[in-house]
Amino acid sequence: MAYLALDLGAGSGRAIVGFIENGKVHLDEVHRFSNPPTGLGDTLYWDFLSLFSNIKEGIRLAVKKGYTLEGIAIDTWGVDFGLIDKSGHLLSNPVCYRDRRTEGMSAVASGSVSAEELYAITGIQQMEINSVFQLLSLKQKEDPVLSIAGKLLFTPDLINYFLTGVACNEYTIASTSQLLDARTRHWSKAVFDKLDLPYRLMGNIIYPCNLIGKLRNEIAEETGADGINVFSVGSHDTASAIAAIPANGKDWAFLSSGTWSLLGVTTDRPVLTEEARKNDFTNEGGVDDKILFMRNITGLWLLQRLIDEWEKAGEECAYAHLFSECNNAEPFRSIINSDNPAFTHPASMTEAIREYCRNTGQAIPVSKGALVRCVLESLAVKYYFVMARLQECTGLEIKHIFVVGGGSRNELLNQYIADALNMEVITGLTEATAVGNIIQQAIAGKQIQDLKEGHNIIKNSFEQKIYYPANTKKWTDAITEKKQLFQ
Ligand code: LFR
Repeated sequence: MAYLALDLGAGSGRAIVGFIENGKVHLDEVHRFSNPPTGLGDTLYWDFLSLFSNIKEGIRLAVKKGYTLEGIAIDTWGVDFGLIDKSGHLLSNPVCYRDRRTEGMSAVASGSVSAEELYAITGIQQMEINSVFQLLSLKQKEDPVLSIAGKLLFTPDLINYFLTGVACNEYTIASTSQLLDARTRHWSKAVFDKLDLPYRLMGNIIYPCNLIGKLRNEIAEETGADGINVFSVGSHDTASAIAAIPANGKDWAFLSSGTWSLLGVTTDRPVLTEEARKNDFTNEGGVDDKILFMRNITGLWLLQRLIDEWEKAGEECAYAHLFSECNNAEPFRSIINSDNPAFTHPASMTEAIREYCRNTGQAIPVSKGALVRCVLESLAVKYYFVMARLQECTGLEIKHIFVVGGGSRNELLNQYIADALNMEVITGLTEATAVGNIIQQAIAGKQIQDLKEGHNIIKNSFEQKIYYPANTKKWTDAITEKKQLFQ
């Protein structure tokens, strides 16, 4: 029995076949494609048609390779959505969360509902990328699309709809919108009413590990895949990634490391205190009735942008080369706060970083090695401060941190994290999202019983690598010296 995980990131997407055999889960990537947002007029869109044709191509390639698929499930980045009309047609390409349309929307919202009240209901970190602010911007502009829209579907919901004909909203992705009540795990009518947003657009909420529907006949014919189930999983990539971590007890935290760094803990109930709000923690929906209590931190986005710029300039930027240059660069010269708005979408990341260092009276990183060192050390310092607040807000005493996702391949960063946080860093799940997706499909398809069984399979399948803290004194001194940048 094989399952196909379609894992879409805000940059690239993959189709990965997974199957469980002899107590181990095996993965086979059958398709990879890029997914860049495209500027058109004054708007930054996702190219949904290209995304969908790549999804069909992924299914076709899996079948062509000889896999008999039992199920398919989608997971994607958060917050973005498409609108369909009453006959089910897509009204426009979905807009990318990095588009400028939401600028100033949290101030507009605060005229009707205070940030405190919004947090007490939704538990979501106030970020202007959130769907609530995207929807509010459509309303403010009196965009005609709103009046003809029949349903709002988040990216994975939209794909599921066009695969099966079933329109519903999956819980974990819906939780990223800031439109759900964190306690009841349903839409908050109060938030829609206060902001005068169209509640009628919202659909039934479906939870992970269920059947959404069967693949439509015409897609089955086109791809050669017949009678396949489309399952719900934690369709927010972060939720599926965290579901894959085979950890017990309450002394561990997770860091899902990619474009974003999601640093937090799993809890049974949302933490909706003022202290949590002021420290920018979010309570997003997890798999298995868990809440992901975490901070959304701008992560390897900075390094991705730098590499992009160097590549365009025709410079050498293989990872091995960059990391050896980084290793040779002088430590703790320039530390930046990755969440500074200057790094959200700068024309040049190199210049944005240098400008920040100039303005904060620090050494200006000139070489590639110095820039990479600046980014990686800065992330570790940022995690230190977030981890301190996380423990204060939850009362937990964290001893280890599981670093998962593509960023966990970054050995230098893993070691910096262990050193800065003075904690063991456990890695091994570079494909956490796909693994989480596959395991949930196996639960939905009744091949395995529950997440606990899934975790045993995961433990058997991937070797862990542990990084132990070293150089802690040097890191503590550096952190103390740069403290004011993180206040
Ligand atoms: C990671 C992620 C984060 C979310 C960000 C934007 O891929 O899903 O969890 O905050 O993308 O949607």
